[in-house]
Amino acid sequence: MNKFLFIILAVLTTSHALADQPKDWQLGFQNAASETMRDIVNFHDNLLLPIIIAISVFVLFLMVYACIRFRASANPVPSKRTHNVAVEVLWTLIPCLILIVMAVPSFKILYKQDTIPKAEVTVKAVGYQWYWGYEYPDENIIFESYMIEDKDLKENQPRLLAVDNELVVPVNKVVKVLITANDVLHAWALPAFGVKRDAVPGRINETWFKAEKVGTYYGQCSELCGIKHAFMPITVRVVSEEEYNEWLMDAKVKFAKELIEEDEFKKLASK
Ligand SMILES: [Cu+2]
Repeated sequence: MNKFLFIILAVLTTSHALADQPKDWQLGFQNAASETMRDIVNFHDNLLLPIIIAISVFVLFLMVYACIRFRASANPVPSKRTHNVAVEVLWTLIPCLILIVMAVPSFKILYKQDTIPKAEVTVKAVGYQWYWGYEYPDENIIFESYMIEDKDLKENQPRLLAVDNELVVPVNKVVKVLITANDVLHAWALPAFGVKRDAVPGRINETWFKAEKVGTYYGQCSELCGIKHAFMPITVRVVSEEEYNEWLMDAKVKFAKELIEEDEFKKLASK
């Protein structure tokens, strides 16, 4: 029975393959594009889901059994029993064991996410009401990233998720993300990378990801931050190393944080 339900769920959840953004009628997670997210998906699919299904089926069975076995017509004189030591020990011990079985892999993933490897690219995301600001502290780059309104959407740009200036990062590189906010609480979240961190004014949170596939990935602010909370999406474009370097050249001119020297500008512009 358990296996049967699991197969049905597995069939239903495979329909979201190759989605790096939410899809209509999606069930389950977005496709994983980083090792962290793969860990999370495996943990959910191979451990949590079977446990949840087993418990649901067991409770349903108990309820149905009790309804039929102990209905008034079949059981006119109810038992007066109030204690059963063996059953009480079991219903305390078994849930404890289940929690321990879940906690061990869960903490492993948590600490793996928390340990930031040596960063190859560092970006800073700042939450504002209601858009994101990005900075590449090592590259003298700063820009703002606004959602594209429905009327301005181009083909292939998803509604409420596409932005004017995307965050661009190289593929297969450790990207450290420094996250903060400038007004209220926001949260920088990217489901495909398994990343979600609060953006807190006056404080810098850190997280990291290593995207394994080139592509465009979408996320949203995940902390209720006001009337336009739903309209400050996050778009990350993962590109090859060469494309990233090209983008850097342009961005250093277009999004320069501090004035650059004239010959520096010429050098960049000529490339
Ligand atoms: Cu927000």
